[in-house]
Amino acid sequence: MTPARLGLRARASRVLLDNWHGQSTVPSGGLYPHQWSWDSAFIALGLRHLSPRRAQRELESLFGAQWPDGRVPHIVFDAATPADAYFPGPGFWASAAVTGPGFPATSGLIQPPVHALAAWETFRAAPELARERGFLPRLYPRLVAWHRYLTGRRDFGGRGLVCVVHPWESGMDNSPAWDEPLGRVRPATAFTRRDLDHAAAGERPTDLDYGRYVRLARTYRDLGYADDPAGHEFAVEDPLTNALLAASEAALAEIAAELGHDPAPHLAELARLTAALVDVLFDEGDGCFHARDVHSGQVLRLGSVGGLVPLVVPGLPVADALVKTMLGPRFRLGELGLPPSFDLTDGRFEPARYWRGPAWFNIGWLLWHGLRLHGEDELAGTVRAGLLSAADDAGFREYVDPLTRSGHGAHDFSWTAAVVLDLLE
Ligand code: 9YW
Repeated sequence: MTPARLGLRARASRVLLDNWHGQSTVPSGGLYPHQWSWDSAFIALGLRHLSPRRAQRELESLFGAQWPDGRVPHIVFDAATPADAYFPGPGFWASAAVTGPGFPATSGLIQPPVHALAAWETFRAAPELARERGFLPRLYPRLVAWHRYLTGRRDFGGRGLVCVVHPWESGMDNSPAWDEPLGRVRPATAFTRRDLDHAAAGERPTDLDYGRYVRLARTYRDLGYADDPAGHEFAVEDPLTNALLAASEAALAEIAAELGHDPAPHLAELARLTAALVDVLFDEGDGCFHARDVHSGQVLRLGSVGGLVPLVVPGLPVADALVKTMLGPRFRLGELGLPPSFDLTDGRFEPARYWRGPAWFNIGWLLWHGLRLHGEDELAGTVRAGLLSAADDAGFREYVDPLTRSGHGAHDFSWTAAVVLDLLE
């Protein structure tokens, strides 16, 4: 390892050590001062090289907040952090009304199910320690219940695909892909944003977006978090969510085999999800997956990077088409080494505004992983180099402008540091 890389590893480790809160890691000290679901999965992928015990703990603490119905909440609130440090806080979500006592306060939404993949990778980093601690025996039934919640309770379209019912659930809050279905939602008023205390307004979702996020979340809460399609104004079959579920089923097959269980049901589920993804959400015309609005029946034909994430699915039959799209003018991955979150050629592309253009390190990791899975080692190497140099130049920022590489959003962002640590191994 060169001295510069050594410095990068030490700095990435420092970010994760500083953001550790005893049982889990906050995404960022100021902006996101609690535990976030898919952040924890990416954080575990990096932490496993620094402290395998902490990486296991990270996932165990998240699943310790799993609801009785199997859902893994998108935020687990840290009881030691002031309730008004983040909006919407624990009082807004009122999760205890549904979970009953004995559960930590959480949100009632979900995030993309990348956890089984992270759990398997975390196990592989330190199998002896994991066996000693009973890591997989403890997590496996919880991961199965999580997947069962998604496929059993969220298939609103009846096509075998999971729906997200809020842009926050997609992990890509203000992606232009959500503009149309979100535009139908009457915005809530009279709430105070906390995010703007920590980041510039021009880099964040607009007030109008926020009003709509709050309205959707309130409605779900007031319905007791019931998963009735009629109760959700926003319901989309999202390629990223379904692809991560499929990749996680493949990981569950590995976990099941390790524990001496039959992996076949997980492999069957992987095959079923892959077929549904390709049949329903793949667009041969533009070589990309698109989300589908369950209420209007419309395909949301926009170039979100989420439409490339299905490359993480082992055995995906349309991998070549996706790679071609990544290399084309809309994403220019070979040239930039970083994945823009939105189509560079579309007028809605904004290089510094959150999920409307900037490159994110977790998405970069997923594409790197998918490229390696499909034998695209050269492009994977380009992405690895692009992510490492962008983190090095900009610091461990939340996201970067994919064209100029200037850093934006939060500083010392945990999954950025975690991805760097994993890529350096
Ligand atoms: C929210 C924490 C989260 C990420 C999401 C990102 C943003 C806000 O921050 O969401 O309340 O969920 O869009 O992907 O997990 O880093």
